[in-house]
Amino acid sequence: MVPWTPDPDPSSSLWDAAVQVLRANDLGGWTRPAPRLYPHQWSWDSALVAVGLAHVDPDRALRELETLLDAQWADGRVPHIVYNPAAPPEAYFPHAGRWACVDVAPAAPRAPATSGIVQPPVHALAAWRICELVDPEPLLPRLRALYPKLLAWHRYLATARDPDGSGLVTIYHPWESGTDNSPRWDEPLANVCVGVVPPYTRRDLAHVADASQRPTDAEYDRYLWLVESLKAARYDDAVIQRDHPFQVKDVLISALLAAADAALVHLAELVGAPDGDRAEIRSRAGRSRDAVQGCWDPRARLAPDLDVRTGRPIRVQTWTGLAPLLVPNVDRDLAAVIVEELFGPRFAGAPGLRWPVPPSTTPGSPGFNARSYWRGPTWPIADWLLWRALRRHGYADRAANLRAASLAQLDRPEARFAEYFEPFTGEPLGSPDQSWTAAVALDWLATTD
Ligand code: 9WN
Repeated sequence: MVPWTPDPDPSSSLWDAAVQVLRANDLGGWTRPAPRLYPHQWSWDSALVAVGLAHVDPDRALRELETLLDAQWADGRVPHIVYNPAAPPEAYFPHAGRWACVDVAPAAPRAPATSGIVQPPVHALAAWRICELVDPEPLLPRLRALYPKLLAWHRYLATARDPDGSGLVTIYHPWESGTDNSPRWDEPLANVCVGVVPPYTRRDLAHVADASQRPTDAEYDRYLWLVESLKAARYDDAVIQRDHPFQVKDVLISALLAAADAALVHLAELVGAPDGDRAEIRSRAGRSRDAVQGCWDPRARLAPDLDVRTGRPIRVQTWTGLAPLLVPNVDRDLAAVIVEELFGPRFAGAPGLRWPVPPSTTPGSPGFNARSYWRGPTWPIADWLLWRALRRHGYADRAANLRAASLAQLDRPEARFAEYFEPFTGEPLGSPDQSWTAAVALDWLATTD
């Protein structure tokens, strides 16, 4: 393992504890999201981990992204899970064999084994964060090697996942959204006609205090049926888009692609990429921005996802409805409205919250459940994305408040860098020692302006 050199400045015990979590979850070149619940490498977790590691070991931070992108598919997709060859199949379900990518998909790498779906594209944000924090000069050869992989990843999302050039990325599975059991997916999942799912045993429930914190068995049956459907289509986007039963234009992923493209332009400049690349990335970012802004529903005061199968917007009240704020050059008036919403009575200003941080689903709205995963608990990584956006849009005071509340939530012995928190009591839920929770804590602690 690479030696660790904690930043001498942020000298709190929270800092040391966060570094310790990342150190304990470091499996040599990549970081598992949690010690027991998640024993493999996850895509967007690793990007957030890289943001945290950038403060203590930038070389290792970059390595996290490199390892992930070593498992990139030939078509540009970055798989949502890269399987740890040393972990037994029973360590996590679905195991690699369930996806069978190497058997059915010519674009999949022969090794390591991966899943066949993606997660939110925050990797260029992480790569650029490293460059913001340290002199990138010594890292340039590695950044030059990484950059085309990131470009191919963004191109995959903007073309294969958006064949009409709408500016909105289509997902095929709730796992792709990163917000697996969010009420966002209730209606599209209800429309999925589940066929014969080969028998399976869930492994996740053994690692949480009670099953109510995780998705239900009914949701898992649908998740697994969707995997069967994707596998039958050999993970071929054109085939999937013909009749796969779950296809949604995801507003969060689309907004994050816009943000990541802004970071990719900076990387392109840094590594001396051709002018044509920059023009392509800028034009794509503009298209994403327009499309995400176009999702805004002024009456609902949220931006819904769009169900491709029914043509209908998915009108639920979750934090991802605030996604236009994540777009770097979003319309300033719209940003102001969203900031009011974020701190208003549906989100961070909701009555009775333990800390003023936004619940993942607004309290009392359909589908809300204070203990269940993405149906209500607060998620530090969601706070981090919103905090980052607030800073970039010039809302320094609001950003500082969100940072302070998020750190207060974490700075208690019982918090233990939980995966998510009950919004009214602050009870830590899901896995303790979650890597990306520790990682965003490091970024918050180190960024005091
Ligand atoms: C399925 C690893 C991942 C996160 C996701 C989160 C959860 C997996 C699961 O854990 O999803 O991918 O088994 O529940 O929803 O955002 O990347 O931390």
